[in-house]
Amino acid sequence: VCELDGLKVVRVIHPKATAAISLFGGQVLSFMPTGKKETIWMSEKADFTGNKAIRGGVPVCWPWFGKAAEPSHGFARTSEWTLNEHRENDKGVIVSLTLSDTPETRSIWPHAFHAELLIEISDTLKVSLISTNAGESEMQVGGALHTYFNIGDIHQTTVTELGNEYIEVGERKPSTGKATFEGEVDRIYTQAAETVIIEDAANQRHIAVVNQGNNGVVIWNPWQALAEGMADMANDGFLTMVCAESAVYDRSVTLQSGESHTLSTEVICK
Ligand code: TA6
Repeated sequence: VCELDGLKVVRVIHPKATAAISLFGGQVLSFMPTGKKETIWMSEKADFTGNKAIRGGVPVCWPWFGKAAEPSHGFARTSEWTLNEHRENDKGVIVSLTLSDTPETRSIWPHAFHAELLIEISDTLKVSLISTNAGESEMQVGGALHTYFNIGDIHQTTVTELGNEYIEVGERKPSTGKATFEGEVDRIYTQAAETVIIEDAANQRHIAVVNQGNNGVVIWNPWQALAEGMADMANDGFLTMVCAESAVYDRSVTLQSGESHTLSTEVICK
């Protein structure tokens, strides 16, 4: 564990890959398989003070996705997670972070919970978010692993295997299963395959993203005007990023006392 502008960061250095994980937000900041380019995008203007969510990496949006309630995308991405354990197996390194309810979280969301993030680093990156109802009453959870991918050029990027429908500004629309980018894209694909593919043509690579426990895949690029309006993104930052998110977009997971749900995403660079 080291410090980055006051944030505690777990650095993983392994023959198969290097990675960095911030305890603030439980957020993967970097994942670089050995001999390959950085996979995860981080804004050059990201705020590392711990006062706001970090723009880039793998933000953990939980216990809800989006603006359904305050704070937007839930409180997990601005909470301090605990380093529970780290261990090595024959594949690579596993880092476990945990987060439990406090008087502050209960004032925002009245539930006793236990959340665990398992971050598995080998030649792939797998992030699993295990939510457990630690209280007596039923709880409804959603969320997203809001991964920002580092790509060479958004104009030459295509995301495929997205299925035949997406929701945009609350409206359901038919889809070809393929997303290209010529302006802002902010869509929830409701029928995506378990594995979606990011074709990063400018870097001559494919990134496979394997999602489980989700009911949608969110594809987001803010494009120029929105990027210009964000204090923590450079005006041209949108050119080299795309978000592909494993999401439960509507808080549709119901957990009774003691029950758990796992939302995961695995990143495989080809
Ligand atoms: O996942 C897409 C999205 O919900 C967009 O609507 C956009 O607002 C983005 O997330 C980032 O949200 P943030 O709260 O981090 O600015």
